[in-house]
Amino acid sequence: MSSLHCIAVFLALAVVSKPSIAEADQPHVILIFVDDMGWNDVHWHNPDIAMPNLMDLAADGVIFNQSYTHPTCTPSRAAMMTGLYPFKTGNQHQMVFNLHPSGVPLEFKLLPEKLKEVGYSTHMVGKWHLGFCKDEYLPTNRGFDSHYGLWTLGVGDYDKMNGVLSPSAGYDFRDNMGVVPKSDGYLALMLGDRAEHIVNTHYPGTPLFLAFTLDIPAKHLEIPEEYEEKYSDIEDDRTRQFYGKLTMMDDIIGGVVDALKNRGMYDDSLIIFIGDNGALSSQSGSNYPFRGIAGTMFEGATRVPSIVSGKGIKKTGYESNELYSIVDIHRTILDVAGAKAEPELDGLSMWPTWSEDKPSPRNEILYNIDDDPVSPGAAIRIGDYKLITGHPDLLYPYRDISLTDNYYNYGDAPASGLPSTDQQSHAPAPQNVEYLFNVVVDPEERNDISADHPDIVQDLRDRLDEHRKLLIPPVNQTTELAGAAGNFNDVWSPGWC
Ligand SMILES: *[C@@H]1O[C@H](CO)[C@@H](O)[C@H](O)[C@H]1NC(C)=O
Ligand SMILES: *[C@@H]1O[C@H](CO)[C@@H](O)[C@H](O)[C@H]1NC(C)=O
Ligand SMILES: [Ca+2]
Repeated sequence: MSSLHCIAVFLALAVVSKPSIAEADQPHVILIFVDDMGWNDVHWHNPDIAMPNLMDLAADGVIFNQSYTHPTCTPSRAAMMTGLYPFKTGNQHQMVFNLHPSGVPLEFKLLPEKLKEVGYSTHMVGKWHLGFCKDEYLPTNRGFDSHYGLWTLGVGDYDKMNGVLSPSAGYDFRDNMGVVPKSDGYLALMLGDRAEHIVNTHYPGTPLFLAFTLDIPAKHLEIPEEYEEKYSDIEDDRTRQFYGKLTMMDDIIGGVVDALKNRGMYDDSLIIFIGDNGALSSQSGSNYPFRGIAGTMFEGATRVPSIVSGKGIKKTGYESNELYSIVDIHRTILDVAGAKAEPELDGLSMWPTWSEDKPSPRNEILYNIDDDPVSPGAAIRIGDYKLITGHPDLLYPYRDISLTDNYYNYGDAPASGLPSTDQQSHAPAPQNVEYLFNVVVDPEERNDISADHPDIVQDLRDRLDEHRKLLIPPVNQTTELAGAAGNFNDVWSPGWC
């Protein structure tokens, strides 16, 4: 042990109130969190997509068949970072858009801050999307030693611009608080380079937490030529480009895994791979065979592929059907890191399930509760049954069109992402629904059985109401033009809330 290492141990022990588990047992934690990846967008569900690196991770780990997120980016990210359901932090409604004067409220301590207290170096590479209107909301002020990537919901792959619901577009690519100079680089590849650099320059004796929140495969279909060429035999442009993007994603992840191996850190690393929500398949991706696209309460929006691999996983190379929720990642990482978990957290420790295939402690999935007066929506699953109430489409007018319009296909989606008139006539926006599905026998949510089981509906409704008692209103989501990028040299910036 070098003297530097001893100092690190000493400092780590000095700040925690009770002794943590021996530092030697703390794994490096590499959390690979990708954007809008559909159920059918991985090799193990669609063998036409090449993902050799993820399949290697699966061989050293477990593929999870029932891992759940929330319907959109911000709620999922908030749950993972806070260990609480999004309706308890005010992050349940849609997402943080550019001009919203809010983020994750500052009273909630985020995962990297807790990990720092037990000696971790903490780095984030990629998309934040948890608020940027003031410095205090930003990743480097909430527990990350460094952040390289974007603060907003997403940018163009080459120009790194975003103008969603805004008077004009702005640039969004940051290195900590600084602005990364404009270049022709492809964002996801640049993020991969930085993630590798962090591993390559990390002192292996200190535990590393790397949140690698890639901004792909979401949305745009532009990809470097070499990846499109891998699928040159596919005629349909959208499918060819999207498969290329998924293989590029796998390649980027492989680069980080190789860096861990070269540094001798791989055997000490726990690697978690999961998406933040299902595919927005009106733009790209496929949730086949599940119903719904990102932003809805259906399984397609919330049941996402996941792999857990590496240090401490004793049983490997199989597919688990045990339930876990994104909120559990928080507590499970605290558990393996030997950090303190507040008793009020919603996340459960999945460690016995992940590492030894023990039955999951989770029997309930809370998809969301959002009492927004215009589009209220809530959904809960207990055991085999799932209740959806209110407005199942959080991002109206993105519709539940998957059952009527082959939204499972990669090709031929309307470029706008909005349903065509024909699709609309097939699927009028559902309002005030009360759907009951048995998602074990009917995982595609085709048969609403609420009329046959009023007792089950009542039980699930009661349980939602019990959770609702702890709901806080959503954070401020008014549109504040003071935040427009035009006021900050066309760069999305803090300092206006
Ligand atoms: C995964 O889930 C699907 C859909 O619910 C089911 O058909 C399949 O049997 C499950 N796989 C495993 C290994 O349990
Ligand atoms: C939202 O934030 C803005 C700007 O900070 C403020 O002017 C407005 O009063 C807030 N609205 C609510 C409902 O809190
Ligand atoms: Ca997302």
